[in-house]
Amino acid sequence: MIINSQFDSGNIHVIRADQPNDIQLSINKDNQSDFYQWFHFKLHATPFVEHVLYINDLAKSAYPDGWRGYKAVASYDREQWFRVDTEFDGDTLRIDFTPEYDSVYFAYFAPYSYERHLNLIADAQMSFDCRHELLGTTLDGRELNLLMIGEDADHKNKIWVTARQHPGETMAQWLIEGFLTRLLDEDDGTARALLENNQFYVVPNMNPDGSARGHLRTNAAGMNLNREWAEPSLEKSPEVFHVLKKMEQTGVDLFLDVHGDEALPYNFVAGTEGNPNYGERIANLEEAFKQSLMACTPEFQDTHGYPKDAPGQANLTIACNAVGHKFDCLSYTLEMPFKDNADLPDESFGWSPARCHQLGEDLLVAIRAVSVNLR
Ligand code: GEM
Ligand code: ZN
Repeated sequence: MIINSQFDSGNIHVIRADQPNDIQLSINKDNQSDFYQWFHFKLHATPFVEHVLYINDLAKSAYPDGWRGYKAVASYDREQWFRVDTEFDGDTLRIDFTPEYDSVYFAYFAPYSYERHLNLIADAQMSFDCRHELLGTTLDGRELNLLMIGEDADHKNKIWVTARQHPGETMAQWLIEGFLTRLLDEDDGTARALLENNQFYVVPNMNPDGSARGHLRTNAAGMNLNREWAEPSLEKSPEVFHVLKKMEQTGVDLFLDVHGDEALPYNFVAGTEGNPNYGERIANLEEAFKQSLMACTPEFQDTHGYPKDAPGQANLTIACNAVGHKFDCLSYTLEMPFKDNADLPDESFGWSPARCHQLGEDLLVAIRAVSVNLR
């Protein structure tokens, strides 16, 4: 068998692949980092022969609990990604698959390439009321792209949405696709009403280098961008440096930072309850946002999520906390699952790009529910 990963976001190490039922693999660490969990590779197979793939050494991966109850995704056409038979024994992931064609791709979640990102930016900028600004370049020289949606006016709220600080969390950019599709739809009443009093600043991919490199969690220099928001630097975390500088120019009235979670099979948010300036105003806005999103879709819930930070104990290097504190605004980390939504499981596809798209569209309803009270 031949296994290849020399393409955008490719990541696998082949230990041996002599027999179809004994393919031994492992995952490369992020550059200059100990994090590893994202995988994406192509198998040149023998159709209609059972193949068994073993991904080893996962007890020391970034989030070992992420493998319990997890099913890998596969694709023949790189468009439709379906779940495959997967077992985890505490250290090794076993994938059993009988291909119907000569080659098949496997990945941790549906990949989102830099080419698709550039197409997203190109298409969006041609929409009415959408501008594209190059905020800067990354350590590998890729673009850090900002989309600004809505006519500029001082009275309008400034709503910032960032996605994929952690490059392996590709669901974040799939959600942004759905979010932008609806926001830029001139026939959508919710979008049109929002744009009357709100301007949107959207960064669809905060970490294009880590994305292309097949990293789980860091940029080209091995930096976890979601721990760089207190003191970002051009040398190590230019992605955060450029975005924060732009935020300081525009101001921020609502911030959403979109991520994926390896272990929890739910969609949920993490707020700023541990921030020094947290109080009743922000708490009420958080509740209104969550109630609106739960009313809009059963895909979102507020029962399962991260432990709450104790008062005054927020980690202010994290984007959500740093921006919420700096701008005294409603600020959320939004998490989607690598696995599935356990409240509404889909055996064939699990949590998927299509469901990310839909949640991105539904977000507009929750934003509208709070937008009149942001200040
Ligand atoms: C998480 S966000 C950390 C927890 N956040 C709050 N507010 N409790 C991270 O960066 O570790 C986001 C993620 O990785 O998906
Ligand atoms: Zn993340």
